[in-house]
Amino acid sequence: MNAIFKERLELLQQEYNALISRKNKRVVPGNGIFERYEYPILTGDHAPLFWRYDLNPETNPLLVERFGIHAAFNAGAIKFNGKYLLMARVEGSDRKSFFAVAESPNGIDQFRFWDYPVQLPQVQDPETNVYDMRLTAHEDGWIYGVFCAEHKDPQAADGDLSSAIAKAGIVRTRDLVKWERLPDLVSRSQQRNVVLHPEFVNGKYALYTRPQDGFIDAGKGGGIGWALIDDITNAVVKDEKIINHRYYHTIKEVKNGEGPHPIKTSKGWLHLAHGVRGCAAGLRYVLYMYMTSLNDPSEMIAEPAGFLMAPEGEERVGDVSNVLFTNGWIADDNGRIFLYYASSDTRMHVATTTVERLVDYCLNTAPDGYRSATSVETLTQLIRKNLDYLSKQQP
Ligand code: BGC
Ligand code: BMA
Repeated sequence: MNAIFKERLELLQQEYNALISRKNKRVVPGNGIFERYEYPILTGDHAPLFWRYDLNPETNPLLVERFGIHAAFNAGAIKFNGKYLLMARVEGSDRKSFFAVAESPNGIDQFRFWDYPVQLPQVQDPETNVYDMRLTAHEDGWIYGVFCAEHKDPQAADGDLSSAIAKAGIVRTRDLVKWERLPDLVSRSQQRNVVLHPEFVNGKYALYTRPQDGFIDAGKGGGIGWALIDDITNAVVKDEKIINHRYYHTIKEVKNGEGPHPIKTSKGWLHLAHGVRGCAAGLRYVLYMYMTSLNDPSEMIAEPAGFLMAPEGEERVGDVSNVLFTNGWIADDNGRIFLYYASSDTRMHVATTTVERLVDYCLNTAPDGYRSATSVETLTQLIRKNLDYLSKQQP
C-alpha cells in the first residue's frame, strides 16, 4: 500500500466514522408543534466508502473516487424489527437516483446505509429514473413501496431532451431486501406522489394520487386525489376524486401532493403533504397538514392555514433550493412521531413531535380564510382573547 493511499484512507475513514457516530441535538424551544434537530441525518457523505471507492491499492493506487454519491433525500420511512429505517432517494453524480435503506437505532442519528442499494426489478417498459418511495405496511401483510418511475416523453419534439412522463411504480416485500415488482399504476393522467393507504377501505386498496395534466404543470388537474383499487397486482385508477384542493394565493397554489401515508389517531387520520407555489426564485415547496375522518379517510375534517414547515437556514440551499419535501414519518406506539423531511433535494432531516401535538395543531389552528382581511380577523381574535385574559391576571 503506498503512502498516498494509506494517508487518504485514514482521513476518509476518520471523517466517515465521525459523521456516522455524531449525536444529534434537539433545537428548543421551537414552536411547540415539533422540534427540529441541529444536524441533517442522512447525506451523500453517509454513503459507505466501499460504495464510492475501489479500496484495492493495486487497482486504485491514488485512492480516487470511482462512483460519486451526491445526495440522499426524499426518504420513505418505516419501523422494522425495532429499527428506524429510511428508504432514501440516493443520487449519484450521474443524476440517476436509486433507493437504498439506511438504519438507525433511535430515529434521530447514527443512520447507516445497508451494504447494497435496493435491487429494483424492472418492468417491460423500463423507466429512466426512480425516486420518492412511500412505504406502507399494509394490513394485507405486505410492505409496499410506491414510487415515481420517470420516462422520457416519447412525444417530445426533436431536440427536447427534458419532457418526461411520470408514472407510479409499485413493489412489495416482506423483508425490505427481496422485492417483487407489480405492474405500474394505470391511470389516465401522469402520476407522481402516489401513496398507499395502510388499511382496506370497503374491501379495496386505497391510493392517494396526484393527477396532473403535464409533468410539471398541474394544468386543470392537481390536488390530492383518492382512488379505490380492486386489484393491487394490476392496479387501475378508475374513479378519482380530489380530497385536498389547490387554492389561489396559498402555499399550494401551483401543486400539492400527499407525503407519507396518514397516521391513524382517535380523532381522525393525520395527513402530511407538500404544497408548492411559484415565485421569482422558482418553485417553493413547504410542508402542510390536514386531517380526515376515521369513518371515511377521504373526508376532510380539518386543515390549518398555511405551512407546518418551510425551509430555514441551510435547508434553503441545495441542488433545488427553497424546497422541503416529505415522504416518510414514523409513529411509535407511545405516540412519538419522527417526521422525516428533505431539504432542497440534497439531504435528510428529522423533526420530532407527538400524535397529541399534531392533532392539537390540526384541530386548533384556524383554517385559511383565503384573504388578508380574514387573516387579520383571526389574528385579532387571538390578540383580544390574550389581552383580555392577561388584563384579568393583573393584581
Ligand atoms: C426530478 C424530480 C422532480 C421532477 C419535477 C424530476 O426529473 O428528478 O426531483 O420532482 O423532475 O420537477
Ligand atoms: C418534485 C418531487 C421531488 C422533489 C421536488 C423538488 O416534484 O417529486 O422529487 O423534491 O420536485 O425538486
